[in-house]
Amino acid sequence: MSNQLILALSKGRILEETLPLLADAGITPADDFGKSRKLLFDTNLPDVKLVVIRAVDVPTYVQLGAADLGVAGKDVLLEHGAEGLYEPLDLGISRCRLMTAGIVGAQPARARRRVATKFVNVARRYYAEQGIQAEVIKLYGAMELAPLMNLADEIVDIVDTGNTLRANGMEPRELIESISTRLVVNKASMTMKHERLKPLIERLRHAVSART
Ligand code: PRT
Ligand code: MG
Repeated sequence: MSNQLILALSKGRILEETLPLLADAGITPADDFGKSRKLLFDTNLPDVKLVVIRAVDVPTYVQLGAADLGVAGKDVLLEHGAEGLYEPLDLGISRCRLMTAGIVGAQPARARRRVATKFVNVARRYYAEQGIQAEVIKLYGAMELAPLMNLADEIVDIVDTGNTLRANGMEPRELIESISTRLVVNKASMTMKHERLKPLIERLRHAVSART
C-alpha cells in the first residue's frame, strides 16, 4: 500500500452535496475537477486523491482496497453488504427513505407478491422478515412503471418528496430504512494507514457536526 489516500466519491446527486462538505473539511479538488473526462483527481492535500465513480461501485472499490475511503448512500451499502468496510461517519447528506410503494388504493392481494426493484437483496431480506412471500424482480430503473404495466404488485425504491410516486398514481406503503450518505473506510487501510486516516476522518466529522 502506498502513502496515498484514495477517496472514492459517488457521482451524481451525492457528489453535489459531498463537495461542499469536503470543502468545509478543508479538502478541495484540483482545478481541473469535472472539466474533463478524467476520473482521478489531485486535491489540495498532497497525499489525498479523489476518484469519481458510479455510486453502486463505491463499496466495491473500498472493500477491495482500490480506494481507502468512500462516500456512499446507505441504500447502496445495504444492498452491497458491508464486509471489509468500516462505516465511521454519517455525513447527513442526500437523505431519503427506502420504501415499498404501490398503486394508490390497490391491495397487494397475491399470495406471492411480485416486487420490482433494483435493491433485490434489501427487498428479499425485508419481505422475509415480514413473513411475506415475494418474487423479487430486478430492474435497473423506472421502477414506478412496473406496477402500472402489471409487471409487479409493488416496488421497493427510494422516496424523497414522493412526487415521483404521485406523478405515476402510486403511494408509499412501508418504510424499510431511513437513508443518508455514509463515509466508509477499508478495514486494512484503517489499520495500516491509521495515522493518516484518523485526522482526515476527524476533519470530516467536525465539518458534519458544524452543520447541525
Ligand atoms: O443514476 P445512476 O444509475 O448513475 O446512479 P444512481 O441513481 O445510484 O445515482 P443518483 O445520482 O441518482 O444518486 C443516488 C443516491 O442518492 C441514492 O443511492 C441515495 O442514497 C441518494 N438519494 C437521495 C436519492 C434520492 N435522494 C432520490 N430522490 N436517490 C434517488 N432518488 C430518486 C428515486 O430513485 C426516485 O426516482 O428520486 C426519485 C424520488 O424522488 P421524489 O422526491 O420524487 O420522491
Ligand atoms: Mg439515478
